[in-house]
Amino acid sequence: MKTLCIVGLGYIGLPTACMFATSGYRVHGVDVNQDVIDQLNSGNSHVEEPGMNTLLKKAMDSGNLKFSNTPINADGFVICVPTPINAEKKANLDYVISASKSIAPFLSDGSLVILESTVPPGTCRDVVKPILESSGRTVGKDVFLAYCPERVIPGNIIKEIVENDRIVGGIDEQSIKKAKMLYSSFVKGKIYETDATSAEMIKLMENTYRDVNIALANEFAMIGEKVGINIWNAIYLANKHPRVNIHLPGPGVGGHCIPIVPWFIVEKARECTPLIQAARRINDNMPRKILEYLRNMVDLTSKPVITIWGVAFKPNTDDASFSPATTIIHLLMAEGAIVKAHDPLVKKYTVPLLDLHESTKNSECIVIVANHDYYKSINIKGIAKTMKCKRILDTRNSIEKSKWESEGFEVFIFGDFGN
Ligand code: SAJ
Repeated sequence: MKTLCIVGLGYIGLPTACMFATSGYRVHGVDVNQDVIDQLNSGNSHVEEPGMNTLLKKAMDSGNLKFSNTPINADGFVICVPTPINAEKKANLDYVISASKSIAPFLSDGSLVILESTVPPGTCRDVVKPILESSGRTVGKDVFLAYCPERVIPGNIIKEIVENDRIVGGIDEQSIKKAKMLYSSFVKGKIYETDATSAEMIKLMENTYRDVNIALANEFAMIGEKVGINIWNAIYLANKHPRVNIHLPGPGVGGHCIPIVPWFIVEKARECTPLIQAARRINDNMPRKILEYLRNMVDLTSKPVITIWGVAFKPNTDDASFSPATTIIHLLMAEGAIVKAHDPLVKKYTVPLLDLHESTKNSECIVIVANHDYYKSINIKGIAKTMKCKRILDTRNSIEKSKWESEGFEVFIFGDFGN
């Protein structure tokens, strides 16, 4: 196999295309967004990720990587398009379907098609396979199909895409073997084999495990308040048990993956998922819990200025998709508060992002939602001068309490209910 077509050049498709190109494949990257193609052709990555531009340059310099908005004939096709969730909390497979349709005319005997997008179990078998077979070829005989989920964490993609163990799930044995051979060109982690539907389910299980675990941590935080303990210390100490790994509580769960993916399981087996659904509700409700804490700290009906620091969905990322901060901001505004938001990394957001000092002017409380490292080294004295009331609520247990207290701040750490 020599030529590959990567369909969808987002934060998975682009690094994947670059990896294959630097491993000797002739790679044709496809995206429906012409701006993305233009930017990539000029040598600049639209995906903000440490090391991405260097990898893109290496891949383009190899002469093996080209971009355009239509597929070409190739030996292998890798689909990396998004799967958003619709209003009924079901997977919207429109992009997967249109990507599959777009490559069908370009298949030839022996072609391998890989789906990397996160999808409900059965998608390869019930959705992608029939589309590919509309080309007149039989999957498992003339062409091959496998599901190979991505596992990388934004912020560390370039390292994890190479080093993480992977799953390849084929529609049949030959598809598994071909997919494994393809990925072993750059993956240094182990590559485990299974069937396509299991691989689809495994991907969902990984993210759902994390969501349920975080919900448990959030529930522990609520219990910690009732019994008067510092839940951060309690979790730290519980995790000293060799078989315990409790995740961290916080203002809620955001991003494209963890808050969405559990619903892909629910849509396939609603009656079997009371725990998964409860976890979703708990995590989705965390912004309201943060609002309750703020209500006890500030009279929100008196139109106070409240400062939100960190609107990204998690620390040290520029991505604000499904961020808990967005819900907190809307809830605060609905209560009558004047919200001033700051984020050192996020570039585009639903409310204006202010300069750090502008964000705290006349403020009655700072709320740290995404605990970017940036906030660890700010000048607290300078901030204190501009505030109306020196008060801070840290939803992530990220600040040094004594440093802020010594500048006269009243400090609240969510989850720290100890004496
Ligand atoms: N969060 C907590 N407590 C924690 C950990 C995370 O509240 O202990 C919050 C974060 O602040 C964030 C949300 O959860 O709002 C999700 O963050 P994350 O770091 O758990 O996950 P993502 O969305 O950045 O990436 C996940 C990863 N999946 C797993 O760790 C199982 C990544 O490996 C996947 O590739 C990615 O989803 C994906 O694309 O599916």
